[in-house]
This record gives sequence, structure tokens and C-alpha cells, in this order.
Amino acid sequence: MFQAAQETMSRDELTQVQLRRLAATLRLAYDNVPHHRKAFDAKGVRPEDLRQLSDLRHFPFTVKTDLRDNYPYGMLAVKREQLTRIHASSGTTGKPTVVGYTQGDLDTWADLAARTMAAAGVRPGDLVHNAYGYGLFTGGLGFHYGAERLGCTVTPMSGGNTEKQISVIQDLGATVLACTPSYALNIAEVAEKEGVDLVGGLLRVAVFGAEPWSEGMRAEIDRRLGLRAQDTYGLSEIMGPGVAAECGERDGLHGWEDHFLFEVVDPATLEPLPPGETGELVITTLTKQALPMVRYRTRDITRFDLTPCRCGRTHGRLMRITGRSDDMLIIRGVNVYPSQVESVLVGFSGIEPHYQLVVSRQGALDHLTVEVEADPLLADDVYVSTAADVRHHIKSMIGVTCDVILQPPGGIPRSLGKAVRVKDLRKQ
Ligand code: DLL
Repeated sequence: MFQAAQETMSRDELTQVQLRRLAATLRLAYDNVPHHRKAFDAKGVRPEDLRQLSDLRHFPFTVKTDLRDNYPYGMLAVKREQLTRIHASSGTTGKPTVVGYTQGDLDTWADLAARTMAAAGVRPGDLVHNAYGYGLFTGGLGFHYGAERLGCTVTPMSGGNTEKQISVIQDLGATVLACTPSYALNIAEVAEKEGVDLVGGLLRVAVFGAEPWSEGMRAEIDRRLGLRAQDTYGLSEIMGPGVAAECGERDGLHGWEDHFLFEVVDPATLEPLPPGETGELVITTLTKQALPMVRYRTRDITRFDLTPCRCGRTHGRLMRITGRSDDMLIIRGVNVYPSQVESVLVGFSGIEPHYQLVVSRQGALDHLTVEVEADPLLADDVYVSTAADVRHHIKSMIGVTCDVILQPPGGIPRSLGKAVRVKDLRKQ
């Protein structure tokens, strides 16, 4: 199943499947989840009002706080006893968001994670070194079962203890690396420091995701680990990893449309945008049993491209997710995502792509300081001029005025999972 039959269905077939599954999902949500019933009633819609896919625009959105307000089990369409597994996302504030899976949901998830890995170029027989966190986070177990389903051998490493990761990759002969891109960079760096040649080793493909990353970072990691880095997307409220996957073309991530319905809405008006326009991604699940999601506002900014892909898959493509609307900084009127700054920093001579954005308040205005690490070979007396160069490039490429501070090697905290790119001092 390098390319499942569902991945090449015609648009007409796909629409039929989606409509049938969407009707069942709306019914399931309305009949079993008091929150959805109330929200439908408040908008004056009933499941049977759905006649065609475009009717979905009349149904209410679901947002993260709905999950928090109904913590822990209020959004479930089944009894707690019918769950086989629970995951949770920690979030930065307040209660975690709890998500549940029936055995059927876990089966679908394993299939989709397997399809995601296959699209990325993973094959049966590959040895997958899985350094995504195991536990409440969906990354570890999500890819674990996907890899098994695809017929791979899995090393369930989880994150952390980077020196050990490197010897396990080498000793066991891993061909696939699954982790966040920021952690992969950490692995590359530690291997280089220890004089371990991962580039000449067996690693062939990396299955990345869980955080925004740039094309520049991709080139950097491809080179420093000697593999092909592929992007995958997912979120726990919808399932976990395996919602969308880049194919070998590396030109957008195929959203698995037989299991999810993707809309892109204008974040200000919440009106659906025509295909191909950039906005906030909204996802409705089509086959989830325990936790059906109706029009979940992901906050992720992307566009959904329906033009044919050279790989032959008919499922539309999410263009690389630049960031979440919550992560967007507005610095003196200029909108900026951390991943845009990353694009400027990666490959810049004299610095390493370890960085953090510090946002503070100067008077009435927000102020951005980019802290980035110096190359270990950079002479002390050119720190200041290098910082000025970086500052100038950020201004000319992104249009944002900032301060740049060069930190000595090791001065920026390393990622063990999702990197923390923004330090916000405004809230202190
Ligand atoms: O991060 C699931 C996952 C695990 C995806 C491993 C891929 C690989 P959450 O912790 O719920 O779930 O975080 C979901 O992470 O809404 C995005 O903002 C961000 N995100 C996930 N994948 C990407 C990506 C997992 N490829 C949130 N590019 C999402 C950019 C991503 N952002």
C-alpha cells in the first residue's frame, strides 16, 4: 500500500464518499454530544440540512476552548468505557485537552499514519527510529503503530538522551528517522560534535512534523543527516500525526480527504475561501467514532490546493504550514511568523540555525529581539558586525525592524520535541 486505492479516487468519487461520511458524522455528533446539539440548535441547523458538501458552511465551528470547557469527557460521542486509548495535548495555559479513541479509531489512525509514512517514502522492511515523544503526546504512538502497520521495524526511542539516540541509530541500522525537525537538528549537531558520521550511514528518509519549519531548514537537515526530510501534519484534536503528508514531490501535503474534510476560512470573517486562497484551516472528521469534530478551527494558516499533483494522488494539498495564527507576531504593524525569520537565518554565514524570538514592550510598541547562535568558528570581534548583517537581512527580506543578539555556541536551549521559538516578555 505505497499508494492506497483511496488516494487516487476521482474527485466525484471522493465527493460521494465525503458526503456520505459527513452526514453520518453530523448525525453522530448531534445525537450523542450535548455541546454539538446545543451549537447546531443555536444556529438553527439539523444534520439533515446537509444536502451537498457546501452546506457545511452553515454548521457551527468547534474551537479548542470547547474541548477545555467540556473537560475531560464531555465532547465524546461514546461512553468512556468504550475508549481504548486517551491522549492529551498539554497546551501552554489552562487545562489540557483530552482526546479519546475507540479501537476502530486506532485502526483508522494506524492506516493513515502508514499512508503518511508511505507517501514520505518509507517502505516495508525499513527500520524506523522513532524519537517522537511517547506518552500523552500523539507523535510517538501515532507513528509507532503507523510504522508497524506499514510493515516496518520500529525502535520506540521517544525523545531525549541524544547521545544514546545516535548510537542506537548507528548500531541498529536505522533507515528512517521520525521526530520533530528541531530535534533532528539537535541530533545532527551532537553527532557532528562526537565525530559520528550519520551522513554516510543508512538513514534515508525523515518523517518530520508537529511544528513549523522552513525550506532552508529542510536543506540544512538533508545535508547534515544525509537523508530526505519530509513534512507531515496532524493535530491531536483531529487525530494526531497522519492527517496530511508530503509525497516525493515535496510540493504540499496531501490531506487525507477520505477521512477529513478540509476548509480554509478567512480568519476575520470566518467565511470559507475559494480553493487555493490562504487562510485558517478548518477540519471536519469523517470517520471518527469517539470524538467526531465538526468544523474544528485549527488556527493553522495555509491554503488547500486542488490542482493535480505529479505523484498521481487526487487528494488536495495543504501548502506548508507557516505557523499558527496565535504565533503570528505583529511588530510595528508588520506581521511576522517565527518560520519566516528562520528562513533568513538558515544558511547565513557565521551563525548556526538555533534561534529564539524575544518579544518585549518598549513604550506602546512591541519590540522584537532575535537571539541566534554564533558559529563556533566565528571570531569574537566580528559578533557585532555579523549581528548587524543579520538584522539588515531580516529587515530587507521580511520588512521587520528588530535587534539581533549573537549568543555564544550552546547559548540557545536545544529542542527535545517541539521547539519553543518565541519568548514573550510582554506578559511578565
Ligand atoms: O503535533 C501531531 C503531530 C505529531 C503531527 C507528529 C506531526 C508529527 P499537537 O501536539 O496537537 O499534535 O499539535 C498540533 O502542531 O495545530 C500545528 O500548529 C502544529 N503542527 C503539526 N504539524 C505541523 C507541520 C501534533 N508539519 C499543532 N508544520 C498543529 C507546521 C505543524 N505546524
